[in-house]
Amino acid sequence: MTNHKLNNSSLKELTAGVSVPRYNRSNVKAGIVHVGVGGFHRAHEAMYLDQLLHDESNSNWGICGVALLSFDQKIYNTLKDQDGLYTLVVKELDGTLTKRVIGSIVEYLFAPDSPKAVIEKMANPDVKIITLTITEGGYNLNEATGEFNLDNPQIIHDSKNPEDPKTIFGYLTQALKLRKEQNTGAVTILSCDNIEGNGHVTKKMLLSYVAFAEPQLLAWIESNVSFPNSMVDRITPATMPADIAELKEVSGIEDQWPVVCESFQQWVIEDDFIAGRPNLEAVGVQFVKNVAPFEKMKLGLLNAGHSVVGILGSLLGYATIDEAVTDPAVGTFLANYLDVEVTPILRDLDGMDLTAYKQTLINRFSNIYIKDQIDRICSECSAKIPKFILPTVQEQLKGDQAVSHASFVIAAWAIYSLGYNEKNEAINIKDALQEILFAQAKLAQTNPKAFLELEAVFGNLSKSDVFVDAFAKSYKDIVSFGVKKCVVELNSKSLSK
Ligand code: CS2
Repeated sequence: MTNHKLNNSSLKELTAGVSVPRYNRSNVKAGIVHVGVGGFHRAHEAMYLDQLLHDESNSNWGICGVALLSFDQKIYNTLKDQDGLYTLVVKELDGTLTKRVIGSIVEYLFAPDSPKAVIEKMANPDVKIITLTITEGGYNLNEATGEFNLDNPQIIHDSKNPEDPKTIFGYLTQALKLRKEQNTGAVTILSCDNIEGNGHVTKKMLLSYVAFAEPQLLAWIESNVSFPNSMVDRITPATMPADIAELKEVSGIEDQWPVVCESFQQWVIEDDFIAGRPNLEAVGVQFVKNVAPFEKMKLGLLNAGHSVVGILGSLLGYATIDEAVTDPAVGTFLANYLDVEVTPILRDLDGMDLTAYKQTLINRFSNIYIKDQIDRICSECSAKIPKFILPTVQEQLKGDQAVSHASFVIAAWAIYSLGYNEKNEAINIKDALQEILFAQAKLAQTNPKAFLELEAVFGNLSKSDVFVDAFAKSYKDIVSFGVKKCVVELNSKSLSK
């Protein structure tokens, strides 16, 4: 088989077994600017739009991808080399692979090279929507106060250097200012990150920055920008060198950065697009008036479930989510956590079969072909736990309901933060707060509560005696008996209830 470097000119050479864009990409205009062109965006939004672009009447809805951080240089170089093309490899539960070249990213910009180009693009009259996957930690939210963190040195930098911003807030503010000055019209800012009320949070954070840096712009934003909430879902592990090699071997495609994901996909969006939107219903996106119950369900069950399996699995020495969740002790713990501590807080999901949703979720986690990395799941826990697990904990505590599984997982996280698993192997921790977590975890060795006193993560949780007691007991139990024994014990208690 001849190998082909993936780009516009090799597209027609790609042989059977791979579908390719069948629309004229040179006619596609970027109506969307997307910030954060990671694996998830490329498995999700870009895939939906690629499907939509096959109807040529949608050619105004291509994507301009923006790489915001210097860390993103590699994805920018790859997209540039490959004319924005990449292969999406979808792995079914039975291991069948579907390979599809995605063509919806028609332009790409690297912000550190040219902040001006990014600001101008965001202000371009053809652009009607700016979408974001900037990670749960990218919103500059102080968990202790629920407010925008004005002490962040990068935020201060942006306010002093408006033409050379470093953060998304600096970019959006300058772009909106330009839209106002040049009268290029209203725009929608759509967050696609896993945060409850992601649209509300984006609006609140952006307006806080604007009030600080460009207060005269506030009124214009209020009447010209909408911030729909959305729920996004598709498990997309990090691409491994073996994925790249396999694609080349099986299909002859030399793609420097393909994306591998599961077949499940879901996108539920609040229909609030002030400057119009593509007809995404045609490709299965659900538009609803109130997305909150869906977000709460997905974050509380799936994302929290991931963290639960990830943290316990990591201490037990597993490398992937499927390995950990198919350990019966961990699988049962997860199922009990979801049933007993999360399901009771989920409401207003008429027509949604939660039992089936949870079963599907466990099947998705167990997919041996996906091999989602525990390192990926546990990365940036300090930003994820407050969004995935703690809102449920707070609600359960308010109603005097069970928190034993959640407190156990947080205790396991305290031990995880010391940097070693139960086989005494070093854990590859990736977290913006890693050093502080380590310091608190050290203190917790003599006084477990100290871990919960990290307000930037836990807010006022250390004021709850019920939670602190449950946490301290779990902590001591894990230290004395190990995760596995404690989990088995907790599982048997749940059984006898
Ligand atoms: C994961 C998510 O990062 C995480 O911790 O839970 O990336 C998850 O795989 C996606 O939200 C699935 O939609």
